[in-house]
Amino acid sequence: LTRETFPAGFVFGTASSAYQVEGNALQYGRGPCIWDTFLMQPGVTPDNSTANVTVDEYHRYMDDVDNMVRVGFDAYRFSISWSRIFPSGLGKINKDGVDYYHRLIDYMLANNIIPYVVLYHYDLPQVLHDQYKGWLHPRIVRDFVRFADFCFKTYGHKVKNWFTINEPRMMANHGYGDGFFPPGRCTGCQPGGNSATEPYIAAHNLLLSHAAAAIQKGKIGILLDFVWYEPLTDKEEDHAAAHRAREFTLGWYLHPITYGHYPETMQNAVKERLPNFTREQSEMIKGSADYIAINHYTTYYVSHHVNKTSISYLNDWDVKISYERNGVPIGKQAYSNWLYVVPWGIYKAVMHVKEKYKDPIIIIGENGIDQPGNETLPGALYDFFRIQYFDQYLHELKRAIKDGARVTGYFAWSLLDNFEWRLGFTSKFGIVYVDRSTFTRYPKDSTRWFRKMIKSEV
Ligand code: GCO
Repeated sequence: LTRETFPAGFVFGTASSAYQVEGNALQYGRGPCIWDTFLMQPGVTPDNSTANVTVDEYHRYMDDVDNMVRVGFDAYRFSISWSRIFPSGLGKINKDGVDYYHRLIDYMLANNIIPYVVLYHYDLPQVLHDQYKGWLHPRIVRDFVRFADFCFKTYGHKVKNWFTINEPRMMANHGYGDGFFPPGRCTGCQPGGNSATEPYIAAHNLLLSHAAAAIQKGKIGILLDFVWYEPLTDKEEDHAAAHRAREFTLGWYLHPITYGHYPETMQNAVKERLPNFTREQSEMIKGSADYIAINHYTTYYVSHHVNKTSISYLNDWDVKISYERNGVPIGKQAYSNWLYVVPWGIYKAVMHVKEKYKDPIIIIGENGIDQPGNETLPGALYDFFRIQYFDQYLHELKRAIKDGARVTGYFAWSLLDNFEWRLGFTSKFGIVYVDRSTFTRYPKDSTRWFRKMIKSEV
């Protein structure tokens, strides 16, 4: 595998998010976000960690950019912390925050690393939740647009590649469906259940916010998480179930963005609980992305299964997800129990987006793995499992490109071991290990693998 075998101009980079890497969560004028509040409860992460310090990219961004240059990456995808710019959601601007992103972007540009900037990666300013319940209220659209406009105005002369929102489905499902992420809501749920209403409302406002903000001079897209759902058997009902699973995850967002309305499958199943777009909104959403980024890690089997003991977002799909067929696992398991290595899944995922959504420009916004076992020094540096994952997934991605998919970039998740949400620091996705007592960065073997692939040298 070498970069020459990818199309000319293909972009290789790594991705991160503000909350997971910056640290200095409540310093330099940054206001609290919903994750800060959520993590104040004990036991949210298995190691009781918070992201108050994490890997301190706020101070060590030069080291990190230097490491990207050493490997040969073209680009870095990072996010802007809304509450670092506007500590109280809107209004007073925090100059320290504004300057930080200027420093980061300037240093990247000076080193020929192209910025791909995400406006929102899970970190809603806490005040907006307190004032009007954030994504549940249509007022968020106006506030998000103001924040976005400020960023376009401030950084737009340097940044040409933007994303509005990262993984709206994760917000809608975990923030407002099962309460696994902040703001931790599970309204009308049975214990261990999932809400039947709020995920749809949050998603609706996320989509409207994306569309209303996506008007500016550079290029702009959205990042959608997409597991590939493979029918468990060849039965027609399992094919239909896999189709529903795709519609209820990717289609929920990409169908409106492409066609201006929710997928029919969802309309039929959710009925009056699914909000409507007005004619104007529908026009605004249709075509609101210059490119579609897919965050893809894994593949699951799906079979037809009806469970109407309660009504909820997940029960609306009428499917059962499984990780094995006839006792054979779908792929090797990573450290994270949701991640199985299934390289062909990325091929099918990309071809599906191509075929079903009018052949858009596609970017792989995230792809990567945490290795099974405990990644500690020095063993953590010999990450052969991760190298194999990247090698196999990129081969399958190349196959999709060969078959006509218009994929223009690939971002590995992630440069650094960082704060992995509910898993704290127990799960490590980096190609660079970080000693969190000294913050020293130790490149793993996978950085050498990328270097060899990108620069065609050892
Ligand atoms: C996202 C992801 C990342 C995770 C990564 C590994 O929303 O983009 O949740 O933030 O760290 O997917 O799980």
